[in-house]
Amino acid sequence: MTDLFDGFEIAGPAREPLAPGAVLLRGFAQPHATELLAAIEAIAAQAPFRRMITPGGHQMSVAMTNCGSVGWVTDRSGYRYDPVDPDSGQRWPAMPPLLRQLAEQAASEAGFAAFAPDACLINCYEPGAKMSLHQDRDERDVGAPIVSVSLGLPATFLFGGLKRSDKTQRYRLAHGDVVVWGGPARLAFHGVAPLADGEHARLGRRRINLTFRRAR
Ligand code: MD6
Ligand code: FE
Repeated sequence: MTDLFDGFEIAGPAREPLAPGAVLLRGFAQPHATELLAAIEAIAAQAPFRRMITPGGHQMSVAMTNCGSVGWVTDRSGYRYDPVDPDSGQRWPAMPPLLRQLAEQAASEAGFAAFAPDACLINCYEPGAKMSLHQDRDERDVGAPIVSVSLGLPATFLFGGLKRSDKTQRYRLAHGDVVVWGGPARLAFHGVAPLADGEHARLGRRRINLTFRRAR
């Protein structure tokens, strides 16, 4: 949590290591929140948030859209990166330079130079929405990190090990927090606990998460 008291920050450290290869940069995106939210609104006007169907036939509780040259999609046939939004038949909106630059800067801050994301998955959580424990392994090159930006209501992020059965740790991700994730942590299991209800000054009863990836 970040609070200001007489000009002194009484939050925890700005950089919190989660594991070798994974670091939480608290508040890293905060200075850009207004522009980020405007960019997300423009993307969602072209490619609206939708709750996709998993290969197992379940509707996800999280609503998703994408920007970039490819987007992550799931349907009955499986998970994939696709240059086309299946709902519109059009290409996904381009990744705004501001988003790409923020992701590159965060990656570089975490020790991953020259990150060049080609996909940005945008997740929208309402109270109760969750993301089950999973690995991000649909990307061709797992040598590149993932950069994750949290906006709106705080969430509990679950972070485990390379096996599904490994014990998970819990981290609170608040508005403006960025997690960079690569190297030995790249295939760690992780998820998001059901979103607690609340009211965020900018986003109301929602949390938005951006994950930037090098998919192809
Ligand atoms: C979320 N994030 O925070 C879901 N994956 O809403 C992820 O699944 C994720 O935050 C890989 C790396 C960082 C992440
Ligand atoms: Fe993930």
